[in-house]
Amino acid sequence: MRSKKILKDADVTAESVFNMDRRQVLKYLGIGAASLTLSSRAQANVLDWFKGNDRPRPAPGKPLEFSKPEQWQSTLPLTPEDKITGYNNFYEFGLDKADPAANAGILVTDPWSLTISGEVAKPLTLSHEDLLRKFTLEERIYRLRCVEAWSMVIPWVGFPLHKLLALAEPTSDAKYVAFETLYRPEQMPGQKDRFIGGGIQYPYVEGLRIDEAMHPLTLMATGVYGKTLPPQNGAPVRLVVPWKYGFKSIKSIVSIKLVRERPPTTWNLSAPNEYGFYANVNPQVNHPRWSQATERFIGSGGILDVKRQPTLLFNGYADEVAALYRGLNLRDNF
Ligand SMILES: Nc1nc2c(c(=O)[nH]1)N[C@H]1C(S)=C(S)[C@@H](COP(=O)(O)O)O[C@H]1N2
Ligand SMILES: [Mo]
Repeated sequence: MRSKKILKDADVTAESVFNMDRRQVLKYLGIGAASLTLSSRAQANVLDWFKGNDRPRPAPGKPLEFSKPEQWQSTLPLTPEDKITGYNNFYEFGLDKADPAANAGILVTDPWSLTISGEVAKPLTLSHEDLLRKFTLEERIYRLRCVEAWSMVIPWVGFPLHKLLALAEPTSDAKYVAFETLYRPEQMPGQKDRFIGGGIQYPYVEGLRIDEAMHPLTLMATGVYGKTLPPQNGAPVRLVVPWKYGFKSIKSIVSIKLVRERPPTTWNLSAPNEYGFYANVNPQVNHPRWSQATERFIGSGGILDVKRQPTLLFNGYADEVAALYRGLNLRDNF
């Protein structure tokens, strides 16, 4: 979702590159054996540009204990684990889909501190251990729909946000919830360099209305595929709001603040005519630069057999969430 590019095309290119190894990329660039004649500096630049599919991925997470409530299981085909953990948007680590997996290994996620503050009777701070042990964890298989028109089906592990909010006891003045990602430029290169970080403002911030935040579907995810989240997916804890475009699902959260007024949100600040506060998935409301009527489902196939499928209103969760928006014009409130 770079501001100035047609995303669909940029995206397909990124995914083709993601599926190649380094040798194939050099060949594709026409510099296989010839790269020996490039100065090492030029070579380094090329490899920089291609940002390291050969770099080791961060270690997989630790196994978690969780239940699998029937209600949240699904017969949809799952996106394979290596794509969920290798094809990411986490601009703090770079813009290409392979960048977060290549670069997020340096992020220290333990110790961690998440504070819940603002319009609450009992402000609290949760440690890394609290996040993994204080709540009963359950597996929930959700669709994820990125605003860039690709989608996945992901087996998250986590707990509903309303359980965490209940501990803090929101006051009657709590009308919205404001979330903030870690700000740590020494470990997040995109926060230091506008070129790497895509020119958005950091820390990344997001927000929900209080009723959206309290909805039983709204999840705090601490794991995926049965293990703790890898850093590229937002360790140690990230939000998952499955009926909204993926950019609402903010990663690596350090602050949750209950507030009276609608909080600013990163992509809306960056391009208010393209990314709204609500960001509900809606096949009938196009992005100004591309259609949202269909999506590319990232499944087990290679890039040549990625399935195009219709986009579903509220990403398929209309039965659960449509009532939240009764009387709201979804075209104006995109
Ligand atoms: N802090 C932060 N959170 C973020 C993003 C980001 O760049 N920074 N990208 C968002 C976008 S656009 C999407 S689609 C999802 C992707 O989550 P995934 O990489 O785990 O699939 O994370 C969202 N959360
Ligand atoms: Mo996204």
